[in-house]
Amino acid sequence: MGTPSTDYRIYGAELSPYSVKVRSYCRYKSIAHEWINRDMSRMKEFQALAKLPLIPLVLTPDEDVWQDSTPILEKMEARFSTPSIHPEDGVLNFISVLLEEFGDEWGNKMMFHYRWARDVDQISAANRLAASNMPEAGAEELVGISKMIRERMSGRAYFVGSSPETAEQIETSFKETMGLLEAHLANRAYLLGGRPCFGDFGLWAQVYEAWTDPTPKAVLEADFPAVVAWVARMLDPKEEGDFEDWAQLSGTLMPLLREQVGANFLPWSAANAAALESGAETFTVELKGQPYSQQPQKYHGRSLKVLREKYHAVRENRALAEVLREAGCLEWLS
Ligand SMILES: N[C@@H](CCC(=O)N[C@@H](CS)C(=O)NCC(=O)O)C(=O)O
Repeated sequence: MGTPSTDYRIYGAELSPYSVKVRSYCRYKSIAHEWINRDMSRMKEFQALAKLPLIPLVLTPDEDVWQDSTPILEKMEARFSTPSIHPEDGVLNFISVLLEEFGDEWGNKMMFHYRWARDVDQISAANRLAASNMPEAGAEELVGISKMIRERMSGRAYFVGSSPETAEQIETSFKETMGLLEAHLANRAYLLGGRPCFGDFGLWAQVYEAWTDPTPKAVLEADFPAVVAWVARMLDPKEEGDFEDWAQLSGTLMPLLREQVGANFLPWSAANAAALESGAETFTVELKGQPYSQQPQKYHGRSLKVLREKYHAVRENRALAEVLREAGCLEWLS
């Protein structure tokens, strides 16, 4: 298991959004950590620790094993509380939680779709994954591994709802989200102002990964310079100032909440959860006036439940309820 360490150890991979999310957080908090690329040479040691075959996995200095990036950040935050990633203001605090979830779930769908939908992106990602998993392999061996990865992963795009029928809706949502973020980030370093919040880590990780894939990278580089600057900034985020208040943020943040979180992500997530409950094999939901169909995704049912519990705990906050109602989010959370 290696030598005992006083550092947190993150088993992850550069192509795993949830892994780089945890790494970005540790860098921001100056938490002593070791980034362990979970390649084949570390697989046995990873498997001996893992309860789920998923990265990131954090091994704490007291040898606790943590998995799942959202609770990992929450547990870290309990230990490394300043500068806090949770605004004191109740409205901003919940918006940050909502954006983290939006990134993890809807952002991941957009990223994963682009990564595995077209030949050029499939080949790029499969080559990088092969090299990351087998750093010792020779060129010829890597070609074979890359082919295997490409075949396996492009077949999995379907699980996140990517299909020829949904491609246009997913890509439109990505471009619209980037446009809304561009306007919002034009005058500020992070989503809520001068320092990153919980939401930055979740949403950034997916956009960062998209920026490494040829097709979405071209989209980002062509039209969204402020988003690209945020992508670079969040690799190693620094505290540059305080959070702003809702009055300063709402002009460009409300459109993102309304047009993407309230109009795409939450109705999709609620329909997904309902389909899981009824045992349906596929579900169709109307998003922005167009039918969208996919097979239900298990993990998302649980994470919507957790989000609803988090909202339930702050439901007495009238200012928050008003913002969420205006954003078309409230009905999906209560
Ligand atoms: N909800 C989990 C998702 C973790 C996850 O889906 N990890 C992917 C990579 S991004 C994974 O480990 N897939 C299997 C593998 O790479 O072996 C989290 O936030 O940590």
